[in-house]
Amino acid sequence: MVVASPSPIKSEKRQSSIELPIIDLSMERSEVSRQIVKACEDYGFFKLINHGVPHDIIDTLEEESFKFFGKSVAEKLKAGPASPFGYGCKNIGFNGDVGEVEYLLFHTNPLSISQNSELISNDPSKFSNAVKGYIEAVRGVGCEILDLIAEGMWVPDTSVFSRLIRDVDNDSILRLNHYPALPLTLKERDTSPSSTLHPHQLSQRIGFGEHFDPQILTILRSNDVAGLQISLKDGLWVPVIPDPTSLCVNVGDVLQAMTNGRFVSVRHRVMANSCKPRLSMAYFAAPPLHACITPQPELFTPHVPSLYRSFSWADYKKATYSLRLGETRLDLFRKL
Ligand code: GA4
Repeated sequence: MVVASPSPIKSEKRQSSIELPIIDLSMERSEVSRQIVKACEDYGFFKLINHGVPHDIIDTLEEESFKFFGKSVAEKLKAGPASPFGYGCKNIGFNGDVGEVEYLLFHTNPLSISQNSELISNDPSKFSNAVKGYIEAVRGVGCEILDLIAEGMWVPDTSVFSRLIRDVDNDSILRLNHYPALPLTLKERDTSPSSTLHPHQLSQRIGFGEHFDPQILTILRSNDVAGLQISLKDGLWVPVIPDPTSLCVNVGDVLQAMTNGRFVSVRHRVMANSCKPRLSMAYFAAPPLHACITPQPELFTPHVPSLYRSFSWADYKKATYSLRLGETRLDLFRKL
């Protein structure tokens, strides 16, 4: 349910918050698959409860992540730069995008995690086991969601999507994002009666600028600090209420293409305006580089014939990294 808007500011339309569709993975299978398909068509985002990722796995990774981000700048920089994997601070991608965020990027291949953990933690095996345990659990959830999607869309080959991320050569990544708390001085100025600035002008610190996720599916877990916002069809930015017990799932560009545009990859961003640090763990489920991405013929209709040309994930990745963060890339692969 979308909650009514408070007084909007002039420069940008605002809405108070959005309750994403809630999918309970413990419900009856055909009902879950029906609801997931509807959520992916209507919103491109949903909240997953009873997801089965053990709390201790989540808690350990959160603790290990905070331990790393709490280190000195000099220590953290030893694990960088994030090109392609490792520690990054403020710089996002390679084309000049920046945000109030620091992060660790990993390829989900176990060897790459072990190698990167050496520079990240004083107890590398504890850190790499936490990362590997989380990835394994969340990949399982991703495969389950993708099978349920195929079932709910009556695609006969129900593994057609999940096979891509089960493949040993899958190109999935994990991103641990730390959005530092707002410095106290800013917060004080924000609320000070003598401030000449409108409070909203000071509460617009962008953590991760607006973008679409390029992969198949993103599964995000965050602590109880707000920040994620999604862009509704009418251009309104709406905050998603944080819920550390659930997972937030969203459709990526590749799944939009494979479902022939029935599912929507939605523009989103993260604001960093809290006096508490936000920590999120984002698993981006991606196909192998050589995989051929093509719309499913079962999803063509006389009104909606094949909308996208076939492309490899390597082609799509290349286009993604050559553009700025906020660009729409899927249109480049649309048939005329
Ligand atoms: C957005 C989603 C993921 O965080 C990410 C990002 C990637 C990066 O940070 O290196 C990108 C961005 C993301 C899309 C456009 C390109 C690539 C930064 C950027 C400017 C890891 C991903 O796969 O695409």
